[in-house]
Amino acid sequence: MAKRYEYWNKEMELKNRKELDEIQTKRLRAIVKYCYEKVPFYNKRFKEIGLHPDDIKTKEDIVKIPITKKQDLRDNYPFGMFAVPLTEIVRIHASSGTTGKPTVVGYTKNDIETWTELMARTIMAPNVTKEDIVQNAYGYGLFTGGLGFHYGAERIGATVIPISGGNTERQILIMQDFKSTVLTCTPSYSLFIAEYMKNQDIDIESLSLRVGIFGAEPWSDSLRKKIEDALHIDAIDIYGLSELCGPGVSVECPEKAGLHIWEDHFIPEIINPETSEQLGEDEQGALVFTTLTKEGIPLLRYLTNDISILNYEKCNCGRWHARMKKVIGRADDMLIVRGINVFPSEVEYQLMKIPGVSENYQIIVDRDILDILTIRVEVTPEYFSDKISDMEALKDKIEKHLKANLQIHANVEFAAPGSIERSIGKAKRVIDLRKDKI
Ligand code: DLL
Repeated sequence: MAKRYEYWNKEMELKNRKELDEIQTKRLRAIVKYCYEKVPFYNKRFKEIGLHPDDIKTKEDIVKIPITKKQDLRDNYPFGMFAVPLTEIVRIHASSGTTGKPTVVGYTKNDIETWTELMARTIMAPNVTKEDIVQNAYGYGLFTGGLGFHYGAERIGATVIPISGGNTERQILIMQDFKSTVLTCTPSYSLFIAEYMKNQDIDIESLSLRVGIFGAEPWSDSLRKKIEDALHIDAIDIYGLSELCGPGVSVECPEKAGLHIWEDHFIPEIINPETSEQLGEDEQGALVFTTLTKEGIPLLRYLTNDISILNYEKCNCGRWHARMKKVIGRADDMLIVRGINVFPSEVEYQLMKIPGVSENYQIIVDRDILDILTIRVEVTPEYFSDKISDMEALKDKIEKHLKANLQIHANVEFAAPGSIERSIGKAKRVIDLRKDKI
């Protein structure tokens, strides 16, 4: 059977490479001028290096513009990077971050409209339509997940259930009674819901779910398989960050071969996070985005620190919008264990391949003289055994598998069933005890 591909804005979504490049060049020149004139931070920065908006003529000239970092937003907390007075701002969102003050973003009326349009495209790309009932279990509030999905799903005419995150028992009741067909939440929360149903002996077939749109945190392909098997759905990856709008920067189409970035609104680049040098297609590095249409808080070459690879080939779905490979993690979350670099999602990918290892795990990094990596895992009930020798054999198997596939030595510890904290939002899987030591 031929695959089905839905589009919310066919005209824009099916623009070819040349058309997209033309749109980007035109919009880039305009946004650079706008930033220079409206944001004192950019005006000062351009003048410091003797750069003028007229120097940006082509898309290639983008490399002349300095990188904007999260620290720049922090230094201008809360509203210093806004390009318009607060009277033009109709909404504020913020991301909590792990330390310090939140990163604050403001939206004009047009920004909300653009974001809604992008979320409509994003939700429809995995073939969700007005026929669907969307159970939106992303948190509503300063976090962009809840309201971002809400507006986008309403725009395509789907029926939205604004349930927000948490209260898992109620989530399941509503899912059964309202016959939700789409679940939107973090991948870790979807697993929590699946586990809860299993523990309560709820038959998955009593649900009408067919698609899940999951993001806001890294999740490996082997976790995707676990979610798809547990909930009998198609699990789709969605990416975004508050600084660019929230969710709605990129999403997978049914091909699941990378996430399409809405290039008429963002120019993506990959850079070497250490040298800031721009890297080519197919090279792995940190994602950088320039917003092309934002009015409230436009950003030029914003460093996300998320590690990915770009691909500009046309996709089977007909879209030319560049695809970013599933994010493997943030550059600053990379673990360096005894000189070996490893991303938590790579550990997850390998762990989830081993029968008996559940999706509930934690990575603990500590330091004695050298770094010590400990993986705490809960074993699935079928593999749990009273016999010490069985458990020893499983521990040995996991340690050998990690060593063989990631070249790292990790100590595996088993945690009691249910003892590792479940998450209704972004999961905290890595505990770095080195931070408290010198
Ligand atoms: O997490 C926006 C969002 C909401 C995206 C709902 C998708 C779904 P922030 O709270 O600002 O915004 O966090 C942004 O989360 O820089 C990545 O490090 C991470 N992230 C977001 N989506 C993904 C993903 C929202 N699909 C930060 N895969 C980003 C991996 C992701 N990491």
